[in-house]
Amino acid sequence: MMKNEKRLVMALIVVVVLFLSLLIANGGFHKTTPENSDDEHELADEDLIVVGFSQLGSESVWRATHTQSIQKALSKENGFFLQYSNARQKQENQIKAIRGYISQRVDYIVFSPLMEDGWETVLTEAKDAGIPVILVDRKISGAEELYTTYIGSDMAAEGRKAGEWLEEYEKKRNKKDQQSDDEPQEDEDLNIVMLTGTLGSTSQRGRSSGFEEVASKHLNWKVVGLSSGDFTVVKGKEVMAQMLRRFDDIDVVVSQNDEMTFGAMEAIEEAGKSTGTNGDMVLISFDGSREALELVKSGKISCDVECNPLQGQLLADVINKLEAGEQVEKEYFVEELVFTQENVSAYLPNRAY
Ligand code: GYE
Repeated sequence: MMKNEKRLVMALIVVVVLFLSLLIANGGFHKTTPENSDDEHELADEDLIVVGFSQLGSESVWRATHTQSIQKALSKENGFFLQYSNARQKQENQIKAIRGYISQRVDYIVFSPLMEDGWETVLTEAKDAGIPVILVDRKISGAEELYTTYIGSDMAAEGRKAGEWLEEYEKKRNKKDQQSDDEPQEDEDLNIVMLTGTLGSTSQRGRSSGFEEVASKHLNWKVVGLSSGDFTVVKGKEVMAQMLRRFDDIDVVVSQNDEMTFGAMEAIEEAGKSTGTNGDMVLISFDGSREALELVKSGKISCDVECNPLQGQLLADVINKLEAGEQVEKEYFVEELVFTQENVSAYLPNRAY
């Protein structure tokens, strides 16, 4: 080799070594997260955690808030690249979206299953591809080995809370009757109508079983009518109108979400009846959206069992734990309250949805 050529080669080697040591000093080829990057806004796309999120639809204020909460927490600034798809209440759309995420080889699949059954095949495909699956809001039946963790509500506990509220309410009412000259109503039938959510979904199954657990202790509680209003205003109204035509003595309406409750209230008003403690029937709802809480305040809804849609931050925390190689729980429940006329004013001013 000529002398000049030798120098050139040496110079090149020095440049390469310098470049490599600089790279190593900056964290090298490893993933950078906002915690260890100097400027979190400058994360290159390949440094982000890629998450495919299949939402089941947009049927309620609850659902919209849930979607936003996840989009906000899994932002680029927080180190995530979020792919979102809305299945518009069709399981086949969710399966298609999940298959798409598998073929893109995302880092995590997050999804809110429309109903509990029918996921084994697609989730086995995700498992075979080595992609962890996180369930949010609703669960799948059995097949615990097919998902890493669940983040959401304890739906059976929500149903129980509704039943327990009714228990207390009835107790007070009976006491009042005893104090006045009225006959105590204890053994009189309490006619209950249930508007359930999407059949086969965790929220429908859990809220129904939780409520029935309490109801079964009271021989005079009669669930006279039970029908699905699919978690929507339109169906809620339709189903309630049918119930009002079938039964003329409804004491309690248990409606498994606020949208169906709004629909039911329209039907009740159109039938010339009223809701509320002093009305023709008592109304129990679930979710606790702002609009519903206003109706709790005015007394038209007697009890609204909260379902907390703000699950995004918890989800981000759990993914970051998994990224750090830490163990995670099999389920995480969000905190939830029960709203009644007595406590609702304390929560309404800060209710964001
Ligand atoms: O109550 C309802 C929604 O699964 C908890 O789905 C969720 C339910 C929620 O559409 O409003």
